Amino acid sequence: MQTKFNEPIVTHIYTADPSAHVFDGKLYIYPSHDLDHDGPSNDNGDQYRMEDYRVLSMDGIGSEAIDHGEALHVRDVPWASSQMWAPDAAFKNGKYYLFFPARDHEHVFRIGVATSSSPSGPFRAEPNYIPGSFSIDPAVFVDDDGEAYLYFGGLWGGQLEKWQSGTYEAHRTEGPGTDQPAIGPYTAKLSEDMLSFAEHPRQIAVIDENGNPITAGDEERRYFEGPWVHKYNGLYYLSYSTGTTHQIVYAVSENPQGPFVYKGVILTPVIGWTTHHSIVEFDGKWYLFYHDSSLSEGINHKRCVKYTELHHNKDGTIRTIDPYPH
Ligand code: FUB
Repeated sequence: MQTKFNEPIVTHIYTADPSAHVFDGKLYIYPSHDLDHDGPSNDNGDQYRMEDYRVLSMDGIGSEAIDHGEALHVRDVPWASSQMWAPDAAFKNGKYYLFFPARDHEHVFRIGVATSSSPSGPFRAEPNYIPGSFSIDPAVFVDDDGEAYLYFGGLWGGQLEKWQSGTYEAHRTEGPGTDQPAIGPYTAKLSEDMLSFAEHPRQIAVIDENGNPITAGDEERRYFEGPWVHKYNGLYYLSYSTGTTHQIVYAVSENPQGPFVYKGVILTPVIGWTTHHSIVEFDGKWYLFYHDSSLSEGINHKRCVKYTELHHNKDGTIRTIDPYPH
């Protein structure tokens, strides 16, 4: 089946949280693989019970999306117990790295790495999670100078509120007050071998045009989950989901670790509660990969990956995308 903009790229499985990259001249998409179950849902995200990853690839824009089969299963990850959520991938040192979050045996979300000689896997997991890692939604950005950065973190089921003191507090659910700076995503440089942090993870500041932090009560703009970084015309673009207001928004910086200045909306709300995306350049044009729940007619945990073209304006801003153009 040929793929079309704003249509599911595969329909034989439910997929979500697409991280798209160009490897060997092809598009590779690293999505979550949503399970087809009818269990209950809650704000903790227990309905997102994913157990494995499948890698998809497309020879070009409009080409069929090929499912390369199981790339990694939770049973083969010694430190993990459940919930293989949004992954990302990178290429460095002649190897492919899959970064993925899962709950450890104490039910705390951690971030692990698995490696492969092929972009489509299968991937072999490291025995332990990245020391010092926590929360969900890892995204890797490898800069032009070869320096690799990990970005991660999510509120609510993603457990970021529980790490506010610097150590894990299992019963803590409250975030900062509405007029306090919002919790940001975290970033850390990765070690040369990509298997550990080269520095202590630190929170990224997202600020408004006057230099004031975006506050926790500013739900139209504050960070919720799903970070992604791309570089355009020498500037770093951090984009993310606002969760409760269901938008993908972005902020810009001259530094890959921020602070980032809030700029605007990339994607208006999709069908389903979650929204999660990636941005990739392919053959000189830019594309947004995203998901919605249209394939299951609105069931939040049965999602489908889609894509469309993304445009940077002359002034560096990004044109807002309507996922349901007429
Ligand atoms: O797919 C599970 C979670 O839902 C992801 O980690 C979040 O970004 C949201 O899409």
